[in-house]
Amino acid sequence: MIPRLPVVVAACAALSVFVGASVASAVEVDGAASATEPAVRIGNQTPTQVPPTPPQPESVQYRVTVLSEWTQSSHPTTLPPNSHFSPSVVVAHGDVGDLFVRGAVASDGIEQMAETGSTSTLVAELAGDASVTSTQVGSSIFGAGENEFVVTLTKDASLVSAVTMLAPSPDWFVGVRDVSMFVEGEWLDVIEFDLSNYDAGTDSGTSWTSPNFDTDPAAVISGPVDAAFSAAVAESAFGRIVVERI
Ligand SMILES: [Ca+2]
Ligand SMILES: [Ca+2]
Repeated sequence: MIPRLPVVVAACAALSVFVGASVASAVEVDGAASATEPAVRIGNQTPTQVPPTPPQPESVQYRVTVLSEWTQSSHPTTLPPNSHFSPSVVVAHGDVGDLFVRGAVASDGIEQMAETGSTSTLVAELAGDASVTSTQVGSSIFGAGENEFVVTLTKDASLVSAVTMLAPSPDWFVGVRDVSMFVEGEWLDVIEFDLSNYDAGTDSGTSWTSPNFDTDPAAVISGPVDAAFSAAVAESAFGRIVVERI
């Protein structure tokens, strides 16, 4: 490129000379230019526009992996007996908050999931939500392990949310909410997050193995409020989620 620089300068100088002259005259001076190239391009050689994004497919498949890393080595001082992830619920959807909203009261389905690990009420709720395109349920994970799902996302339903109960616990769960895989007109290749920590606000037990103690009226879904949960959060993340285009 450097050896060409004087030519470009000459062309620019020529342009000022030939302002108002015919295109053919300008092209004669700039011998490198095509006879069909508009004269205006000579004074603006550097492209300033990013190439347009290629057309994006309407729908894309992703592999969603929920990984538990909740073990004696990750949580040596806080691990409760028989600790496990309850069956994960993974949702593809179009509206923010379809699965749950931090700061709002939990649905019956989220309460059931967070307190008992049962997913049937939650699955029924999601089946009645027009902006949810897919609901999948995994299996319990004891110790380190993972659940894998395949979801099809569309431009109108490009969000992924997931939850799983930390069991045993009063109403503590982990998950992600409203992760968009279609950002600024392009499908993302992969995202990975630590699972976030939530208290469903529906049981007032304070330790991992507290007996049932319904919160009535329910509080809103929040981050950890009990010291036992916070202490475990401080030790390490409970797990991760990876969403990868396939
Ligand atoms: Ca609670
Ligand atoms: Ca309750």
